[in-house]
Order: sequence, then structure tokens, then C-alpha cells
Amino acid sequence: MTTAITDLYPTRGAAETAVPRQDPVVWSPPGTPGPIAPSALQSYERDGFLAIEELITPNEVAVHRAELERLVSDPAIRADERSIVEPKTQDVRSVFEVHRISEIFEALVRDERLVGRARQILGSDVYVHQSRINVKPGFGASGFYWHSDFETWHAEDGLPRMRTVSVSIALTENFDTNGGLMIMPGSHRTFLGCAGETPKDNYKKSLQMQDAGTPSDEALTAFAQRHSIRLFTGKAGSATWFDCNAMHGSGDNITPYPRSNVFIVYNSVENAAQEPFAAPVPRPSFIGARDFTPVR
Ligand code: 6CS
Ligand code: FE
Repeated sequence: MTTAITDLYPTRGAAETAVPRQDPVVWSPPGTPGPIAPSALQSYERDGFLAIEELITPNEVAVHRAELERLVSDPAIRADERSIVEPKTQDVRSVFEVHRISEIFEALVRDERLVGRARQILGSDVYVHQSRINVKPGFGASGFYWHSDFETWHAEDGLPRMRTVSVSIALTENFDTNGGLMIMPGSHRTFLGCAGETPKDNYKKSLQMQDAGTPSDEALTAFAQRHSIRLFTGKAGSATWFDCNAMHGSGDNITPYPRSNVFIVYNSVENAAQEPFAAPVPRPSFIGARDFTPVR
């Protein structure tokens, strides 16, 4: 007899819904040793994000920036299905599964400054659910509309619980003008189920411009009034850790200054992907991993 998997976070039905989060934000017990200080962990729990002024050094930024430039200018990478191009300019927008393509990014994923923080937040061993470099070149790169990553990772990749954390490391300076990450503090405590079924092969469009899984103007207005909006700026090497269910987005970049980052998603090995909760088939493994080997 197959046990029906209860869906705690229904989404992509006929109407938009909102339910309270039913998962902890920080999964490790208070006092668990780790690289994040207790006060910082408390603010992560409260806000759903944690900004770090320097996660990697300027020298390390230079190495990773050079690697990003090498990858995005390699015709083989550009032709790879794991590369997504900008709809307008056809410039490379993102390269997925970058920790499997590049030894430099593979080493970064295993760096204790990253994986140690992820284990502390998620309270277990972790594996990489997704990694990507985002180039966000100047002169017109388009942003990402408001969304909760978990809404997509639950609906299309089959992650059952909110036990997933992302880190975005700036590889160029994030000014308040070049399309920086915006997060609504505290929004991670409410799950917004979006209206509208997942189209077939949705990822082929959603990674350029997300449609399914985006909230209504009314819901976003209520969220913004309740939570406000925080814009993240910082030098190259700074990083933002944020909870999988934080409502976030970023604007277009029409300045001459690129806003490049490396984005790594750690998922608890206790929260491995199952069947999609609201999509006909899972997305390809380069977007939602199906190899749950813990990061060592
Ligand atoms: O669909 C996804 O998995 C990706 N899309 C966005 C806009 N953020 C999370 C993730 O990289
Ligand atoms: Fe996102």
C-alpha cells in the first residue's frame, strides 16, 4: 500500500493561497557550534537572510571572476544546455551546475566557510540542489521577478520541506543601481501558493522570465507592506545567505556595471527531492539535483 505523501505546501492550483510555514528556519539545536555566531543565527531565523561583508577574499574573488569569464566565453559552454542566455541580447545569463563543470567552483562548494554554514543552518549533512553563475552583464540584463525559490523547488523539483538554504556570493560590486538582490524580511514565514498550473517544460522559459509560480500584485503589495523590502549592496566577495522561502527578486541592470555572482543551493540530505508536487515531470538534474551525495 503506497503511503500518500502529504503536501504541506500546496501550490499551482486554481487560486492563490497563503499558509504559515510549518518548518523551522534554523534546524540545528541552539548552541550548536559552527561558523555562524548565535546572534547572527538569530537574525537569520528572524529575517530569513544573513549578509556577510567578506565571505571570500579579494584574491579569491579575482580567481572566481576569471573562472566565470573563462566559462561564459567558452563556445562549448555557451552551446551546453546548462547555459541560459539573455532573451534580448543573447549574452550568457547563467550557467547551471557550475560546481560540476569547474574545479574552482567545485572546491568553493566544499569550502568549510560555505558548507559549514549550510550544515549549521540545516542541522544535517547537505548536498547541492543547484549551483549557477549569474553574469547579469550591464546595458540591459533582465532581472528576476518576485518569487519564493522553495515554491518552484517544491512544485517542480519535489523538495518536500523548507530545509534548504542559498548563498549568493558577489563576484562584482553590488551597487544600489545595478540590479541587486531584494528580499522581503520575514516573508519566509508564510508560504504563498501560486495560482496557475505548471506548463510542460516550464524551465525552458522560467529561467529567462519566470511566469508560473509568481505571486499576484495583491499578495506582493500585502507582503511588501507587512515586511518592507531590503536591497542588498556590497563589495565583490560579500555574500547573502537566504532561506529557500524568502520572497525575493532583482531588477534589470541598465548600468555599465555587471552584477555577477555565484549562487549555490544547499539542501539537507533529510530533505531529498521526491516527485514534483505540482508539475508533470521533474526538471532536468542540472537544475534540480537527483544525486544526493553529501558534500564532503
Ligand atoms: O528556478 C530556479 O530554480 C531558479 N530560479 C530563480 C529565479 N531563483 C532560484 C533558482 O536559481
Ligand atoms: Fe530565486
